[in-house]
Order: sequence, then structure tokens, then C-alpha cells
Amino acid sequence: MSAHTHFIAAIAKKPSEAVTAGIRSGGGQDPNPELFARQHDTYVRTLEDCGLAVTVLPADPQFPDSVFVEDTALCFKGFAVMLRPGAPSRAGELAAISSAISQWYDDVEVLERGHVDGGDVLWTGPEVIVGQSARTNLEGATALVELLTRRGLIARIAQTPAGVLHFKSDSSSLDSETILATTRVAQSGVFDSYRVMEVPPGEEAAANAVRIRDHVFIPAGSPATAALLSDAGFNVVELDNSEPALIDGGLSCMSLRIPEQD
Ligand code: CIR
Repeated sequence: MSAHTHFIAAIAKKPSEAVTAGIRSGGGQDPNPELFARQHDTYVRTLEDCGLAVTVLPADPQFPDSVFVEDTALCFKGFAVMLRPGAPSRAGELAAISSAISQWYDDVEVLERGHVDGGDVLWTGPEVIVGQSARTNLEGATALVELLTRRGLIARIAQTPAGVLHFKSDSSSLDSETILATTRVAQSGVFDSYRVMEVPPGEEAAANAVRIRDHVFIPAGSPATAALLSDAGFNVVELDNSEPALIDGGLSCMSLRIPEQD
């Protein structure tokens, strides 16, 4: 199994009561904090059931979006990268994550300029794709590609579709050759060197899936995607994600997954 799916641990952070103030694009209803916390507990337990050691950081009501730890850092084999998220209200989330990352990594790089949200960074196994978006600007994407190239990885910049929060809102790596994606991102040609499984229309949110060892987590309520993945031989785990989704959070956003280190 490739390092990019063979995770040994994860970092997560409890949601606080302040999730009701989380950033959202549509201006829709607030999440229910109690239900959010229950869905988060199930998510963490499911990661543990897959064999991962999960560090769960305490909630921090100062930062309503801090439950979405994925946007703050990247975890590779041998090194991690602290990012510079694009939303000004999220910059203060890094301190807590940085100290959790240092429990796992001696070698931590820091993105030097621009802005990159981890949600825009897709590690497919053979390469890392950095989506330019409303959060990830060209300066940050360029700095990240330079950093990753210096570290021996293959990396390139792509476009997150207009109106989509993050590149990984619309795509996930299922294995080193296979991508799960929405039609709108697949049609851009960005995944032409991969086998692409397109999520059926109406189930776009399921394109933000997470492959964890032998399992693929998808949001509950995506029956056609569940069938597509099961038929292809993947072990599907459906998780209720109604409350994170109200503030644009998918399943990948709520953990920083740490691959096997050697
Ligand atoms: C935000 O807008 O930053 C949060 N409300 C949602 C972040 C979701 N993160 C992700 O897709 N990686």
C-alpha cells in the first residue's frame, strides 16, 4: 500500500460551540454544536477503528473553523509543512497544530509566502497537486511546489473550479492510480493520467472522500457513490457529516493524517 494511504496516526481537534460562526459560502443555517460534536466523535472513533492513533486537541472557541485541521499543515513521509491558510480568521489556528505536529516530526518546513489551504492540496501517491482557489493564491501555490520539489516530490499547480471552496472538495485519491472526482473537475483534464471515477450527479459532496488504509470514508446520503465504490472493490464507510457540511467542511478536513514514516 502506498504511503499516501497507509496512515498510522492522525491529528484532530474537537469542534467548539463557536462552530455556529464558521465561515460558509452560501450563508445558510448554523450547525448544531451538539450534533456536530457527536458526528466528530464518531469520525474520530472510526479513524481509531481503522488502526490509527488519533491525537484529539481540545476545542478552541476563539477559532470557529479550527476543527478543520487539514487546512493548516501537510504531513508527508519524513517531513511536514506548516501552511498559511487563506482566510485571515484562520491564521491563529496554526500554533496548536504546530505543537501537535512536532510530536510526530523533527523535520517541519514552513511555507514562506502566499497562502495555501491544505484542502487545496491533493497527494495522489505519484505527485502532489496544488489547486489555486479563492484561498490558495498563485504565490502560495508556487512557493509550495518549489518546497515540495526541493524535498524530492513531484508537484504541480492546477485550478480549483470556480465556486468550489477547495480542490479536494471535488476530488480524492483512492489509490496511486485512481481518483474520485466530480464531473466538473474531471472535465478540466487535470486527472487525465489517472483512472477517474466520477461521482454521480447530485452527489458532488461525496467527491471529498478519505482513503484510510483499506477503507474509504464518504458522507452518508450518497448511495450511488457508495455503490460505485463498493462495486470497484473498496470498503466503504458512510459517516454522517450534516453539521460540518453546513459550514463547507467535508470529511477530509477534520483530520491531518500521518503516513508511515519508514
Ligand atoms: C472554511 O471556510 O474555511 C471552513 N468553514 C471550512 C473548511 C473546510 N476545509 C477543507 O475543505 N479542507
